[in-house]
Amino acid sequence: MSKIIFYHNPRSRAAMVHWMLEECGADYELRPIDFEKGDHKSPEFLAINPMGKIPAVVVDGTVITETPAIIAWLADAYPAAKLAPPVGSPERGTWYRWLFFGGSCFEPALSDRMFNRPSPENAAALGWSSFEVVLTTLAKALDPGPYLLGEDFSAADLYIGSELNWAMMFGAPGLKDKPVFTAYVDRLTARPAYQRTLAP
Ligand SMILES: N[C@@H](CCC(=O)N[C@@H](CS)C(=O)NCC(=O)O)C(=O)O
Repeated sequence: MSKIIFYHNPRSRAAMVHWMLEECGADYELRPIDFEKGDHKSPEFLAINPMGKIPAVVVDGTVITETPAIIAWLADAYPAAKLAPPVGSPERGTWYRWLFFGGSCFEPALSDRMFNRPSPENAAALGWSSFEVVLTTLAKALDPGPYLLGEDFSAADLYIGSELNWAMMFGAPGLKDKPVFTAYVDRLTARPAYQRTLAP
């Protein structure tokens, strides 16, 4: 595999991929995306991701976008980092569960809450229920913890923990007063690989 090309801005979801690249010890080339200059809407970048969004990585000419997809791919590409349970194991199912939960439940429910979107008349028809139910579900998943898979940190924690941390920074309700979430985020952000991503 040649060097992974990574399109990045630290004030974006790409921060999760940066952390994952560091956890994996991956060989990557960071290409900064300046939102103010509109790098993400340039013809060159739109040829990579027509969504005009980051993160995106290019591996031997193949484009991968969508944060959990990149994270899952990296976990498999760097098995020595031990960030994913074996394919076919029940734990692998749990791991997928939380990787998919971020984009399909956590993010839309958080957006409903933060952008004051009206409560759906029929929450049963929506895939993500409410932010309150999402948080209750995650709190249960982290009991007893310390990680989503129990004793072992995995890429699912990196993703869900980052989303929780991000929601806390945005001031989403129901997080900062809950030790289950604050202790979890503190535990994750103390990891050396995460700390390396903060270095100037
Ligand atoms: N579904 C994508 C979302 C990516 C996304 O929305 N990225 C934002 C930054 S956090 C972005 O690039 N926004 C720029 C824009 O849409 O103009 C993922 O999970 O990676």
